[in-house]
Amino acid sequence: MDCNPRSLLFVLLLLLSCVIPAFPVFYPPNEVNLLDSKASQGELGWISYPSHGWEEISGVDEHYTPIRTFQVCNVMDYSQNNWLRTNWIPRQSAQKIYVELKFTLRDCNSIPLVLGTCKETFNLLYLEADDDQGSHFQEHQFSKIDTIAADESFTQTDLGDRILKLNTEVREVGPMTKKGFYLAFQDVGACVALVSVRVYFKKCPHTVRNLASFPDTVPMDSQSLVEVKGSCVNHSKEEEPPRMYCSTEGEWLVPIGKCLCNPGYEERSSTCQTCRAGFYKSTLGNMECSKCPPHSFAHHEGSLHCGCEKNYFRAEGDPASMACTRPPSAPRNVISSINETSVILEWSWPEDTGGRRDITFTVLCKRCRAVAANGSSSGTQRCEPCRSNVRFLPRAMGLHNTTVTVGDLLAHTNYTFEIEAQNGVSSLAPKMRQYAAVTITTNQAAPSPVAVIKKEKTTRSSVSLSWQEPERPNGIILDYEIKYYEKEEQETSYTILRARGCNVTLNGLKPNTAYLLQIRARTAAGYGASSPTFQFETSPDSAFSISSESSQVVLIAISSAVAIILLTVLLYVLISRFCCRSKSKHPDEKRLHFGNGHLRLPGIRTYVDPHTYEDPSQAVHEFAKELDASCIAIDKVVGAGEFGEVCSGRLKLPSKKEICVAIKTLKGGYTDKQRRDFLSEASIMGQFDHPNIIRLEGVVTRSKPVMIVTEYMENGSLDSFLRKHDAQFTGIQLVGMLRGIASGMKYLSDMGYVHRDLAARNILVNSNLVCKVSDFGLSRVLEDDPEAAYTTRGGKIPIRWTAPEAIAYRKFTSASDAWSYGIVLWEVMSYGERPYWEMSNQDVIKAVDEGYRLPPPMDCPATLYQLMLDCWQKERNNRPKFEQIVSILDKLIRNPGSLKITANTTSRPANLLLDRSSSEVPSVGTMGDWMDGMRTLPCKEAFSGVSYSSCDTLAKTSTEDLKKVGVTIVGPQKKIVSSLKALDSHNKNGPVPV
Ligand code: ACK
Repeated sequence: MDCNPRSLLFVLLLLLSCVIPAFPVFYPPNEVNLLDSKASQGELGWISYPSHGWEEISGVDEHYTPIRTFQVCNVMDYSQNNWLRTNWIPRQSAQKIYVELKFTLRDCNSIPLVLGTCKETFNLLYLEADDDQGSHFQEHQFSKIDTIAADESFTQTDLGDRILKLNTEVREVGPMTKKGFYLAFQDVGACVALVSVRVYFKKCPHTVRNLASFPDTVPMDSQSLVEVKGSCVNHSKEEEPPRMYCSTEGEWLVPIGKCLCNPGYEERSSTCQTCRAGFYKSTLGNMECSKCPPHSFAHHEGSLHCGCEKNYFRAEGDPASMACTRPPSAPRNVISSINETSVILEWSWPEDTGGRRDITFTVLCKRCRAVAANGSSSGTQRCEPCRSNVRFLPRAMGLHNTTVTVGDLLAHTNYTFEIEAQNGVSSLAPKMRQYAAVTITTNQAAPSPVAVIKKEKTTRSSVSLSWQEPERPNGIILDYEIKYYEKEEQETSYTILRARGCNVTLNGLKPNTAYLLQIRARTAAGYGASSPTFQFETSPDSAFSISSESSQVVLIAISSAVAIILLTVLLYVLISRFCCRSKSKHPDEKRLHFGNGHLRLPGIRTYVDPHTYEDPSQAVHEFAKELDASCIAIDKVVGAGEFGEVCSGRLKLPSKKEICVAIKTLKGGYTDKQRRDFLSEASIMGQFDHPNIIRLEGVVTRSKPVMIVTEYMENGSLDSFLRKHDAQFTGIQLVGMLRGIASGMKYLSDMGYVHRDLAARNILVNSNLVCKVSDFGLSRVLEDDPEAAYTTRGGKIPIRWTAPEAIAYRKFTSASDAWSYGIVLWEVMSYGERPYWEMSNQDVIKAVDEGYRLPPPMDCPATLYQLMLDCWQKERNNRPKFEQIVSILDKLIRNPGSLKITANTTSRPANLLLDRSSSEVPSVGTMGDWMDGMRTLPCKEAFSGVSYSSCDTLAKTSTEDLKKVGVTIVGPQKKIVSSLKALDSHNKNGPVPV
């Protein structure tokens, strides 16, 4: 190998092409070059001193890119001091400068004969200057930055070859203060090739963080960070002022605060871009734009909201993300239950809620009258808003439930109710609003109370009164009942008078005595409420009033004696009248006096047993009006009674409207006893006056046939009526009927009358579904009833309806009537099912005695079943009183929602009946449970064998099919078929609203 250092340099240069990077170098973005020797295509023009020192050499890299290098290799000579100075380098804004050197340096050991002179380092120096000083150059002005040494001059390969290593050294200089500077390289005898020199400073480069843009920032020379405020990118707003810190190393640190894209814009690649069509963004934020909700659109980019399609709306307060909605359709299935002058309206939810949940209902009341057009009969309807005093319960508008009770309507009047479902957008689309209408005609109602009573004339023993007809008579006033009593006697004994007109004179009063009086009006619908209590005083005894002081004592004695005599006579008259049940003196004025001896409860009229009359026919004429047979027209036979036919017909009394009546006849050939028994019913019925007790119109006893005439009940007896209309009534309607029966029974028990044969067959139903208790007899109560059976003690008793103590020892009381009421309740809820089905009477007595009770009828509300069980308490004092039953049913009517909870059968004995000792209220849950409850185990098993596949098949099951599978008892057959149908319809339509 040639040992000449120059030739060595040549080798060095050849090797350069191997060490220079093959591809253009990309510098980090936070480094800003002030000088890059490699970037220079031509001569660098640096100053070399002395001239035989540093030498500029051109070369190419492997891509033939020209590069400029400097080399020096005066290793043979002593005292070398070769300088190479760069051109003036402007500092720009940098305070701290970095110098990156790439060089090769020969190992002195690799050069023979140079020991002692050869060096392996060179010096790096700089000089600050505000401007370019040209070639002027003074060594001593330069400051040394560092002595640069190669970390390894050569690298030995595994094969023993030595390859030249390129060294890279970086040095920092600063802080700089002048506008520019020079760098210088001092060689003191090394063999070095300076391949590249790069001078740069560091900066924090422009960046966007959190949608805020931060500019290029040059750090300070000191250790402290530079705080930089960012500015929000286009279409965004500051949420919190954005800030970042620029470090001395040119790095961004600690981003704080951020910007948010404006409504209609979303963040995409650190910018805020408009929402695309079909999308919207209504708020400030960096969330994505959302797709338009159903029934809305956004045709343009950058939408803040989506517009609603035609006929769809957005209510105030609806969020932009909510679908556009529309008014609901009309409510469905409006049902009205009229009760005299009030009506309960029920309906189902609209089929289409318009996509909203904020549904409420508004009920509009209109009074409609047919108006004859030009005298023709086919007139049009004229409707006007209802009077403001019509009451809506709970209210007329903003109803959340699907029912309302409307009260205080006029009697016998047509009303139309428009029920509208409304939601949050109904007010925005008045033309789209729909309602369901129902037209009703109110029934008769009892008259309103007599409000004003006037005293016309007073004497010592009489007073004349007059009053005004009630404000709302609600029909023709038949008469007024005037009840009065001495104030001091506190209603323990009172007198009742009846008057046709609006005035009366009360005679036979005590002088100088205060009396209290109440008046109530009666129409065909019954009595109205009593007037407020009216007080009057009779005049003082005139003899007493004119007496002088001196004769006072004598007068007092005389008047006391007279008063005592008068009182005795009066008392005698009253008692004798009562005991002898004297007849009315005046056709228009019937006087009833109820003294202490006959009162069960203070102030309440008592039922008088016609048996206590020596001559029962006298009782008939005491309590029943004799009718002239010529006033009665018989139309047809409607049924058969114990004593003869029951017919329907008409009764026309002089100066009265013709009315429909039922006529019970006594067939010819009767015995005296039969006649008495037949007429005893009228004697009993005639004592009652209540809307839920069948009303007696009168009797025909003076001609033949003997007849009892009562009001006509269009729907006949309740048991057959229910069987005819199986499953056709709402819960409220059934409870309304039951309430009527309970109210009638309360009246009877208050009167001290025990019915003994309360059963659905003995309840009559009129065209308005009003139920009235009927069938009042004495011995015939039990003789007449085909259900009655002889007991061991010889009496005839309707076993299935009768309380155990009445069967066992004939203990008939209002509590035993309550037991029977429980059975009626069961009959009503099962639509006329026969209690205990086909069990024998003996089995019924035994089962009831052992504590078993009837199971709840299908779909029976739990509260009603509980009421049945309460009525069937063994201990009669624990059974509810009729007053309590009425109030329980009233509560149910006020709160119909409670009827929706049906009793649930959880455990059921193998027996038909339920063990009363179990505390749980059972109910019918599943079809299987129910079948178990009906003692249809055999048919349940048979059904499982039939392998029906769907409810459709079930629903098509007929009584014939049931017979085939062994269900032969008619009651269960019918129930199973109707229940299968109900189940099918339930599965198809969902639950029917109660
Ligand atoms: O179920 P129904 O049609 O109703 O058959 C019986 C039949 O007479 C024997 O009692 C009917 N009935 C009894 N009283 C009346 C009445 N006041 N109005 C209408 N039908 C009556 C009963």
